Amino acid sequence: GETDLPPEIWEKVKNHPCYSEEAHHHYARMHVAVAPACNIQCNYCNRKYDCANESRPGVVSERLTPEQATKKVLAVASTIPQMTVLGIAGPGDALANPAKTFKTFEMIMETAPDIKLCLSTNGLALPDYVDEIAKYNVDHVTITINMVDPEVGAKIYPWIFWEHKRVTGVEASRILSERQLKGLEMLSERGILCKVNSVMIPGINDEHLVEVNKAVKSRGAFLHNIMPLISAPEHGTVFGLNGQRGPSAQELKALQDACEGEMNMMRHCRQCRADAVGLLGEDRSAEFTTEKIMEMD
Ligand code: CLF
Repeated sequence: GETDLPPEIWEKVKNHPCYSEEAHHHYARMHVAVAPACNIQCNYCNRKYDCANESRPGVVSERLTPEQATKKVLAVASTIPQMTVLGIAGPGDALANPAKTFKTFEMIMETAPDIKLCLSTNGLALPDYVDEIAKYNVDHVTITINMVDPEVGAKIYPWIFWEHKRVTGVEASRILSERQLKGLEMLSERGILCKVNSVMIPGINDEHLVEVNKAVKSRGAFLHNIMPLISAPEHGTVFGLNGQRGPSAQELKALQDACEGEMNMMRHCRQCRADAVGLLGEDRSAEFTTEKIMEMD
């Protein structure tokens, strides 16, 4: 179980609701939507769910400046005492908006040093920011990795924005995969805990995710979270090409079971939004709209 973990790791996960199954009953997280831009496009992107999915060009969440975000964090922390973790998970990609993301982390570090910082990224820019991630004591990074084979990737990602240019086809996924795995290795070398999120897309990467699991495990990922592509109409899905369906609960469980080995699998993910507030599965974001925050003093 989780308590068999080495003490230095347990120290980092024991009150993080995503990294510890046990903690999610008792500890809350919040996200601040400071990162609007994205550097990749995903065919199956769901614009509403952020740490979970990726590449959300449309964006439903409100966008905050680092100053507004800090004010919001302080307001939430004083209202919800179980709030232990602040995550930046979109609505675009945290590392495609580095100035806003790291300014927010800097301000939180100064004003609320007890809050743990968490970052979710598609990984394309990750190797360039590992030093900065370490500088702000971010010890929880999530990388969304949906493939390690560029041929599979080409069915998922029509393009990436790389070195000031749009790159398409298999080449785009080759670069993305290389950067994701390199970023993961760099974080592991520095002892920064890394979780990998993968979105299960039936007929596209479902069989391939066992290979992804091995690749990320061997590079030091601490936890693998395989999530279903959300395709229920009540979630307001923007369907990808060809009205792609999501997996059934049984299909998802079978894949998670196939990957369960010496590596921890996350099974309590709630596919949060970029502005989520509260315990996992609870959404208190309506209590903390920008308007309300700006009125508080
Ligand atoms: Fe947020 Fe993501 Fe950090 Fe958690 S969410 S940035 S790791 S603090 Fe958690 Fe939500 Fe699942 Fe993400 S339940 S979607 S795994």
